[in-house]
Amino acid sequence: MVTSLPAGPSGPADRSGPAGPSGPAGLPVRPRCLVMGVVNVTPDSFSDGGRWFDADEAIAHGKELAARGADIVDVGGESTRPGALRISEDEELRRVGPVVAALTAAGLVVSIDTMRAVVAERAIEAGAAMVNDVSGGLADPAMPGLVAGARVPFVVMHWRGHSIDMMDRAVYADVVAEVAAELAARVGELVAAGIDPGRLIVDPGLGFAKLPAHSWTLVTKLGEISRLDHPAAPFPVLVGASRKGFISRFLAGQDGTPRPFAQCDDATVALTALAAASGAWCVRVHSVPANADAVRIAARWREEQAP
Ligand code: PMM
Repeated sequence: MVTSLPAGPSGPADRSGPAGPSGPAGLPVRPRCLVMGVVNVTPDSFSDGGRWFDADEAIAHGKELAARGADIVDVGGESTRPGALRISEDEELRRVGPVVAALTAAGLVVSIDTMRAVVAERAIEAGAAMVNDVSGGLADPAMPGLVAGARVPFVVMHWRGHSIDMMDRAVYADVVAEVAAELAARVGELVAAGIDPGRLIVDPGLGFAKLPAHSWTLVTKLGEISRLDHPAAPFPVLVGASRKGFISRFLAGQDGTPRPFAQCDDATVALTALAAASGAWCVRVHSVPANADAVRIAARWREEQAP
């Protein structure tokens, strides 16, 4: 039994038609869960580090993701895999600048995946439509004010600290209650900083200061994440399960070796279908076509379930 979850902040779930609320203004409106394709302009990201490090390759990859069905492309220059060290602001700008500019010029809806306000600001100037901050505005105190002024949608991911030692913080008595409470606190601070709550999207942060068991619990409780304790709830939910360690470990071979990330895409599609059927607003994925099919199947599924 799937738990129904609203797709927009101010009304019932958008199950099938264009009439219902469908998420923050300025982003694509579809009668289904959106698909965000990942463009990691990094040498060392979790599953695809180095593949799109060259700007021309990254630009071609972003266009390909959109052509194959991505509604949004998420461009990031800093790896957040467990243990990753931070890069400099200049290096991050150097990596993402030309890619964001080229993809927005090509008419794509671009999200900038960054924890730095300066990077977000430059990307917005270049046409980015959304800021995806895995720290939910915690890493850079200038981020909430920047987003409030720019009036763009903002992804508030659950985060407990930088990647270098985040797994030391994967300690929960009740992971759903604690993640929802910590997200609610972030939402409160971001709204106090002037961000319109209608522009906020929440994300449980699968794999970020989460053991595999925590990620599994969270991905099955998206409704509780959406309905966190804030007057503007429920919020649209973004799910980033694609090629994450909790999948590759679950699908480990008999000797316990985790399934290689490149072989986790079918399992990601299965999770996309389940998340979309339970009302996720968007899924962030590395490989688009099968996930684009899965969100359509889930929308049809929800249509039959509608009262
Ligand atoms: N995961 C990664 C990077 N950015 N953004 C959001 N909102 N949610 C996520 O779960 C998320 C993210 C890390 O994944 P990758 O390095 O494999 O792309």
